[in-house]
Amino acid sequence: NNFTTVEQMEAETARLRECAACSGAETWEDRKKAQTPSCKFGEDGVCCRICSMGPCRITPKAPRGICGADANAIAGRNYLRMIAGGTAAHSDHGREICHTLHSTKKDGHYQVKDEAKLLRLAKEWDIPTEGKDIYDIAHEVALAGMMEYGKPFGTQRFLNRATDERQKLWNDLGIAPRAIDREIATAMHMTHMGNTADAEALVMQGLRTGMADGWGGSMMGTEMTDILFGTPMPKDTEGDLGVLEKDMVNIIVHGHDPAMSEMIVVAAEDKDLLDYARSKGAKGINIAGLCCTANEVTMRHGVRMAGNFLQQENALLTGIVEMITVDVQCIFPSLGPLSECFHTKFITTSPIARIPGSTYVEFHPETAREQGRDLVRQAIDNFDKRDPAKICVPTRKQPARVGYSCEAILKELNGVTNSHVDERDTYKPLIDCIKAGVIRGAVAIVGCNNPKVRPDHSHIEIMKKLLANDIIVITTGCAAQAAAKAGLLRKEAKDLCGAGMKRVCELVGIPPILHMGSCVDISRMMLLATDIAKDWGIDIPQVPVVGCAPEWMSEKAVAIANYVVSTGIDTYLGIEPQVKGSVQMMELITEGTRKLTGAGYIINTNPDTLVQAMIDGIEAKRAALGI
Ligand code: NFS
Ligand code: SF4
Repeated sequence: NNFTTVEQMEAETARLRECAACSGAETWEDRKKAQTPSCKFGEDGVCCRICSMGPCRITPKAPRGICGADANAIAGRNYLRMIAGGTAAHSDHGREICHTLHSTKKDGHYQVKDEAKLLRLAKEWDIPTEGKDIYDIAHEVALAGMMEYGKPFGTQRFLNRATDERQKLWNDLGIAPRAIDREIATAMHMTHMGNTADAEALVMQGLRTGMADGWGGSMMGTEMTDILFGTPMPKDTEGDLGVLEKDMVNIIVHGHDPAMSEMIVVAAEDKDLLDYARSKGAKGINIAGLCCTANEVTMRHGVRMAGNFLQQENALLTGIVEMITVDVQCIFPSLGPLSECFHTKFITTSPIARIPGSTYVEFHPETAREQGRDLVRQAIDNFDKRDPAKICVPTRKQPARVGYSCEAILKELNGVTNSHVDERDTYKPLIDCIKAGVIRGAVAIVGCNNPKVRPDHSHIEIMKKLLANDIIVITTGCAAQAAAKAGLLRKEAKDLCGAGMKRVCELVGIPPILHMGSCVDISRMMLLATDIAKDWGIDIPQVPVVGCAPEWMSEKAVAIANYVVSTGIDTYLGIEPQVKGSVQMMELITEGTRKLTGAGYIINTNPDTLVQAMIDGIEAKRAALGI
């Protein structure tokens, strides 16, 4: 059925690595070797360098650091600091987008695309809209969003969207997040030398900090981005390095915040720049994406995805990339030296991500459009600087269908003729399928690549096995791109499902794996699970839905895992969190949270065992519901 296998992907990587005839062109595979074996203390989370009496490491002979902190305190503090780092990254991205929304003008570089969504949010936040200019409303909503970061009193506004049961639980547990920045600061303060040494208190603040991400900063990012650039709707596109075109000017956009990439995408459509590219002998301008910036622009424009996290270096190894422009997060510093091996221009655009070996072009809302055009022009000028000896054209790519925001999913369900034909914008048709057992449940597969496992292999094998067991998959981030590369985002992937679920996919006209966007868009998944629970009349932990990050690596992923668990969704991890050196911490993050929020981590580094555990978990939830 023409799915791309992991073996084929690996063969392509090997070919690119071999044909990159450039001294010094090293990639993560080389560095991973040099870093092996990794430090056991770090891996177990029992190395502390929070103060300069240390570093201290816990061993059987030295069970406490100089200050007296034990393994539980050290592993717990390190863990909470990871969550703070992740929440800061997602949330600051969300704040930046608020600023971009605040900069919008009727004739400005950035404008409001989804007015209806803006008005809905204004209403939700009690911002009067009657007789007001849409841009005045946009500025007020943006400002109200920014206030969520620093308000002195109260908890996050978006919490009101959750089920009543969750809201009460969060309040009772004391994990309803206050101002976003405050939760991050509290986490940093608690973990400063001489403060909290109690692992349970650290885990609780971990949940609250994670909540400030998922139901705060990340949700902010998603909402404001939809208002600015449009709410995603289903689109056809393609994924894998084969989307790079030998005869065209190739520009890669990489990172997370779409403010810069949107300008590049728009500029690449300008007729005069297209003519300019043609005058230089190119057939056109080809924009392709990497990591979550790719997800943002593919969801809204169908821009093709060159690949995910561990493929970023491979993109340059092709020798046909004129320019790689990056914004923030998940950008390998190795792109500096690597781009110097080729003609590729490496452009950094944010003060948050400054990287040696790049040209720094700081993006500003007042000049963004011209800056985007200027970069595209520079890329065109670079087209004839390719070194023919270093060209290695990739060929592999797969068609993909993307763009499944909650709004898009509801719209697809509206189109289904069934007993609920009179009701619109409800998940009831989906719930009926789950109750009937045609679809057993849903799994959200999210997260990164990690060289600790065979990259992409875990994502792809887990997805296939879930489909074979009639479990629908929703996906974001680099997991979504793994699916795209494998050909699993095509409608034809329905052939991997059982007969019942296959028929549902045909009837609704969707692929069995739904691409919901970037990692901040995991907030969409929280709303999806919430609204399914509401339409069903049960609380979230009862719904046969679980989350899975088979190859996670970043601090952001730990923040995500914490809000998913707080939301009541079991989270299956294919990489061990770095707390193994503390029995108490391991207990707290697996079983401890389950007693409080109804969900916890299930950790297994073997993808086959992990997926079986998920299937069993979903079946257990079904049995508990009596379906
Ligand atoms: Ni998520 Fe997206 Fe990818 Fe991981 Fe990085 S790009 S925000 S962190 S590596 S999925
Ligand atoms: Fe060592 Fe305690 Fe300082 Fe950590 S905080 S480095 S355990 S003395």
